[in-house]
Amino acid sequence: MKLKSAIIAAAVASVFSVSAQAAPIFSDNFDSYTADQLNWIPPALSGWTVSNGTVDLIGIGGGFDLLPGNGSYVDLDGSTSSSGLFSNSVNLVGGTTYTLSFDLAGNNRNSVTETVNVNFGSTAASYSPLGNDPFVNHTLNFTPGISGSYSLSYQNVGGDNLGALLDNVSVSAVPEPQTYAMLLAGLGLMGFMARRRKQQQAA
Ligand SMILES: [Ca+2]
Ligand SMILES: [Ca+2]
Ligand SMILES: [Ca+2]
Repeated sequence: MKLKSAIIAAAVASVFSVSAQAAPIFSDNFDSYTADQLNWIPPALSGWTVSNGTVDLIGIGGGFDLLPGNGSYVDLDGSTSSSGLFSNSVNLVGGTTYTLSFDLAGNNRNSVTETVNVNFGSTAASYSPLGNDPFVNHTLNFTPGISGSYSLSYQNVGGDNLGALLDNVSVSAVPEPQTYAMLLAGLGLMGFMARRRKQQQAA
């Protein structure tokens, strides 16, 4: 009986951990690109575009590894005194809620607080990392009304070549409440059947 309880508890735990980590439909930690590219032009396959200014790809192996241990990452204010709009797009299903997750750090070069405007579909938010802030994870949710391609973008405000740092961008679907309900119902049924089997054995 103890073993069964343990198995059910493990099943519950695994169901919840799996749900919490729904596989991302998009993710980029920027580590696959050659580091240290000022005024970075992302490869077409990456889907990233930079418009109305520039961003830098910095990090490991380069002269600007401001936060070592994070591989490559993006300085959202490039080297042309004009911070670019850094954007990508993802295909989303209407009526499903998605979470955009990303790590943002201060410019880590002076004490100036940066402001970064982030858009995910029609959801917008601003972040203001302090000069020496390390990478901090943020999330933003968006539920498209209809299926289609939606953009996610980052715009550092100002252009002094020292921008907020961006890493680990991902988009995942948020499991729907019905999914949880069905999983819980399934687990309840498993417990019921286990009890029944035990009673039948005892009889
Ligand atoms: Ca990285
Ligand atoms: Ca820069
Ligand atoms: Ca700045």
